[in-house]
Amino acid sequence: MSGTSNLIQLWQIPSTRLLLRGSKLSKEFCATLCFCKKMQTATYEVVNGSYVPVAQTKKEISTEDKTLTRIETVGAFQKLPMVMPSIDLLYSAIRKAKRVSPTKGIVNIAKRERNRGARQLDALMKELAVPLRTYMENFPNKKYLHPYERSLIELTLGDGNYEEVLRRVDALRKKVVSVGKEHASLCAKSSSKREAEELLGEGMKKLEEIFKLEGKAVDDLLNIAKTLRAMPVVDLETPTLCLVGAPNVGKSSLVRILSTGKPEVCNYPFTTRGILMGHIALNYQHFQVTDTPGLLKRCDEDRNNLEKLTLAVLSHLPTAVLYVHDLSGECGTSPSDQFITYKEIRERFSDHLWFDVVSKCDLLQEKPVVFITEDEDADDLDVARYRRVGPDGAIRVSVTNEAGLDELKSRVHNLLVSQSARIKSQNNNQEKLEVHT
Ligand SMILES: Nc1nc2c(ncn2[C@@H]2O[C@H](COP(=O)(O)OP(=O)(O)OP(=O)(O)O)[C@@H](O)[C@H]2O)c(=O)[nH]1
Ligand SMILES: [Mg+2]
Repeated sequence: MSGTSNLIQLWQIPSTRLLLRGSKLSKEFCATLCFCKKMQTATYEVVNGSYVPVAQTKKEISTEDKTLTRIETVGAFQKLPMVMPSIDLLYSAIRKAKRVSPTKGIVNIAKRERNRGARQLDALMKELAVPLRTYMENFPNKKYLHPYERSLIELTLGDGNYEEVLRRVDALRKKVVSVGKEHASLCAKSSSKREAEELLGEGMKKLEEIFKLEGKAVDDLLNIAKTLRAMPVVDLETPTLCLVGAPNVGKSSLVRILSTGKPEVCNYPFTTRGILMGHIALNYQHFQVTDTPGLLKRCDEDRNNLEKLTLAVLSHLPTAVLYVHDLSGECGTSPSDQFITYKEIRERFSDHLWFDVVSKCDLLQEKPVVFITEDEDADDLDVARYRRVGPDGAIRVSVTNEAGLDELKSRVHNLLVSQSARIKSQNNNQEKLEVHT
């Protein structure tokens, strides 16, 4: 198994040794893959998505407005082309090129041989270069993607890796074209049958060598396509609920109760290592639920890519928020630290429809939990109150003894209905705006 050629499998079967064995990956790409393999994702139906392939951009995207229109949609990853493993591409190209015969009617043996050589080299060059060009044209330019999908690329593949792999594929294509043309031309000028045969053999060998040496770019692209295609797709028109909170507070447990989503639940932070989608069908209405990695009390520069994924969802997707608070002391983040993160996130995403829930209420004792690292006496009233009851309006639930779950479901339903009304009204406003412009 080569290092990158089985990224998806590795991702699902955590084994760093497998990933690195026999691989000549660059350090950065290794780090990226290690990150990717830990991510959880699920694939969902493609929705009215669109992206602008590189080939179209020169002609069609002449104005900012057009670009912006395209950015409104998601679903680009499901449209990525199928990429052939480099070795298959090479041997299929060689097989096809070897079947090319000389132009009919050439009687002179030397002329016929050099015609055959030039044609076979030209065919090999094209069989290799054309698929590479197609990949280049159909892998979207990141800047024309929806910002959510752009963030997914940056945070899951590593900053700049997507562009770097495409650049390597294009460099390979250019090399194949230049070397192929050069050898075909040499062959066409050969003076004897023997020389033509030798030059054909040389040209074929050279192209094969180049492809074997640099074809890893194609395999990296194949793995990128697999990784991106496996990303969950959100329908921007379907009301969505996003569960947010500190690590280990019980977000995934609630996603399992509220939706079809079945994220992993474990008693340690960052069990959820990616964006995972679940669905709710209620009274003939369809809703989406997004589970996210937990947020710690720290500034954005210090956040890991998992936390950044959560912020990307909140920043770029029109979701309602179910913020989960664990006041039991079980999750590992003190209530006062949760309070600080909560206030900051609440303020930053104040436009989102919002509902707060205090989890694990089966564990809540009479006396509020105070961590040894916290100074109870120095607390202001807000923190003291938060420790006791959570934010204003929050309800208490327990997945363990099922307390409060019916009320939570009903509140979530109401929230999603409001979200649905908000989407409709935004769409109407947008349509009116378009009519007037
Ligand atoms: N006692 C009790 N434990 C709970 C409850 N809900 C969740 N837990 C436990 O809390 C731990 C964390 O639950 P998760 O649902 O994985 O929490 P999370 O917020 O998704 O965690 P990360 O994905 O790591 O951020 C697990 O051991 C759960 O069994 C509850 O209502 N009561
Ligand atoms: Mg989780």
